[in-house]
Amino acid sequence: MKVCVIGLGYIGFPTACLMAKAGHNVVGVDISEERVESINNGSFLLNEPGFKELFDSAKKNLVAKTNPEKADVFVICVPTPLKKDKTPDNSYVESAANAIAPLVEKGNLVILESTVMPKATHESIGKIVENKTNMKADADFYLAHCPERAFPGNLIYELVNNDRIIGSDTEKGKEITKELYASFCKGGLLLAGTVTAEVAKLSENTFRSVNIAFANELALLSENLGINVEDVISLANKHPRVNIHTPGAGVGGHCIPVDPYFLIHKQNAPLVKTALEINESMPKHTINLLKNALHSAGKSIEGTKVVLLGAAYKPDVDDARESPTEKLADLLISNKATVIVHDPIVKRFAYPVVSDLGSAVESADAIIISTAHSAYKSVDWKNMKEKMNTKPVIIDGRNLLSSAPHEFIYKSIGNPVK
Ligand code: SAJ
Repeated sequence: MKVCVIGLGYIGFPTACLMAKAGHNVVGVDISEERVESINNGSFLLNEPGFKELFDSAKKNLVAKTNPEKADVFVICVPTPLKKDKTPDNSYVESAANAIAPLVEKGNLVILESTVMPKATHESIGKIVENKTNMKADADFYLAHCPERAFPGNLIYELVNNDRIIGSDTEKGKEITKELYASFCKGGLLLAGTVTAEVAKLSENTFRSVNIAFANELALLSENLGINVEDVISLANKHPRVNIHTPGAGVGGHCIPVDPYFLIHKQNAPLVKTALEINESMPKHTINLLKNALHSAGKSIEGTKVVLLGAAYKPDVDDARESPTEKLADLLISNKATVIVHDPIVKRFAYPVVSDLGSAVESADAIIISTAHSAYKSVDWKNMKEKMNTKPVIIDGRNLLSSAPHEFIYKSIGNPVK
């Protein structure tokens, strides 16, 4: 098939590569000239296991361009962020639909991979293409929603091996979409209608958000009860049908803190709303733990130097989108603390990032572990203590350490008695 993939980001680029590797003739489109050029000259690669090998085997069938062109199938993989007021921002999807609309011909298929609010496949893309052509969706051209299920850090493996939802409202739409995905997906291809597919995708990430919120609520009540939430969760999870997630200093990334807002847009969903509130309150709770620990050291937060360990939104990735570390840094600054952010792999972040841990902690009063990077498991805390000010504090926002390092004032989320 000739496939035109719109959006060469974290999802679109590897998806375009997988389709090209499978033998399709793929044109990848991105509005960034720089991205297009660096893909065509091979200098832009994703930092994901197996990506380089994938790109090498795909490049003969893949070309990047700044404008879409005619194809059998159009695949839209553009960002779907939230607006400032936390309502869905469909503008990238709509501009992609506007860009391809003049090119869509009878019998073509338009697939949306981006996560969207219910009904957006038809109401955003379908309507725009219908309005710009004289064709009818599901009759003259076909629509499908195939939500990505890519897990940063294990992206390529999961794109190939996970089951995939194929959402379309026509048999022909399902058939062409299934044929395309079967050429590179080893997982099951699960047929559904478009709205069911949209809601199923949103439910996956909302399930995780609600589960993490429950873990966070257990952490808060464990602190009040003077018991360790880690013990509570590990014991409860020994039940064969219980799987409570992990509490922490905040929930980040471009999916889990965002997608529930798409699901509940214009809906009455009190459980999901409360879960979002709990998760969003965790950075503030972490700062309150810091204030208490500093108080025991005879210090106040104002004027202290605090080092945030980890800018990434989760362990061992270089992605800092929606990272709770940014919220922690904002809160520290509003409390007049001096903030240093350390991360061994993140390059792009809202605040400057230091990669040398020794210099980051020099004369610091406190450390907050905000990301559970593997590198932080082998820190020489005795050495850190020597570089820091007297009565140093560690707030373990990820329960990374199994016990309090010697001579530190240590507090961790949900575990008052470590
Ligand atoms: N987190 C917790 N406690 C947990 C698990 C995660 O606080 O028990 C936090 C992490 O620290 C991180 C955030 O949640 O800040 C999100 O991380 P994540 O590992 O849960 O998820 P993502 O955003 O990397 O990827 C998710 C995945 N969705 C599910 O597991 C249901 C992935 O499979 C999706 O493909 C991806 O969203 C997506 O693109 O939608």
